[in-house]
Amino acid sequence: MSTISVLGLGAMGSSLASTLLAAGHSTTVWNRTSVRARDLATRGATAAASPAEAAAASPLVLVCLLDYTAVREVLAAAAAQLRGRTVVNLTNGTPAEVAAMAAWVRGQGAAYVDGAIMVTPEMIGGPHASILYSGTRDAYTTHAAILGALARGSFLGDDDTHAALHDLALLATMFGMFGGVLHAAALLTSARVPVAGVAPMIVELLHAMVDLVPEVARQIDTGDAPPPTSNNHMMAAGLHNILAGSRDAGVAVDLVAPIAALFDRGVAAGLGARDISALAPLLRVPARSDGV
Ligand code: FVH
Repeated sequence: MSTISVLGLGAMGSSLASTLLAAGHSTTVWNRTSVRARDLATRGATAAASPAEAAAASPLVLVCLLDYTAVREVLAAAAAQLRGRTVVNLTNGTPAEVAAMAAWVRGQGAAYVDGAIMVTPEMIGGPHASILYSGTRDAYTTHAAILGALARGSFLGDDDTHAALHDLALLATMFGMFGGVLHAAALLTSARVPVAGVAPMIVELLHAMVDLVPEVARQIDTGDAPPPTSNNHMMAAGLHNILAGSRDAGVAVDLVAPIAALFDRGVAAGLGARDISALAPLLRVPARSDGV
């Protein structure tokens, strides 16, 4: 029997399996497109012919696929082999998808732990690698040492959905940052300014702004509103300059316009003299009955 089976050998699954092998864990692998298992097999992995064969091979079944449609298909094909095993699912999804999957997996007689990988494939096994987990605590504790070969693990508690909730929240900040970088690049290249030359300035600005995040978070949690040094009215004016300057340069404002609109809503709601933390409640919308 192997120590661990890895279902899914995309960029991330391959890195997970490769790191487990390098750490000396006997590893069974499976992928829909079987050629992706070939290199791992030459390095000592056992290539399974089906999800069922892979699940049967190990007490710990690691799943890392594109999305939950794939996870549902693949685990359904392994359902009869899951009893008594622990499924650790590192696929990105919504809290609702996690809740349904956790119930289904437990219905097959297996333990369920959900996970959110917070780094890119090449960082797995390295000093900055981090994975968030939530779900069945005992199952996580039992396998924590093996999972520790992949990344520093943080167990967020027995609410299955919390790793996915944190994943979506953290990724939203990351995509916000990269969206800003893409807009900056479009503006710069419209004036034939090479982006690489400006990158150090962007990094310096982001480093300075990142230090403000804990205080913004504290104000959002507590409702505390100390007098701001950067008020929303001033920032709305600055955002409108970005919109106007971008349009002048022939740059689409799709990414920045919704942020400007949020600041405008804040000013219209009487929050112009407050700072950015006062805007967070404006993003909470009541659930719609049509699911959008
Ligand atoms: N790569 C990254 O930077 C991020 C880092 C944070 C975590 N994510 C999440 O990890 C999941 C897998 O991502 P990935 O990078 O491995 O993705 P791909 O390289 O595109 O590989 C996709 C794998 O999923 C398989 N697959 C897709 N659909 C099906 C299906 N219907 N049935 C069975 N397998 C399916 C695909 O198989 P194949 O195309 O090779 O046959 C790959 O193994 C993901 O949730 C990220 O959000 C990665």
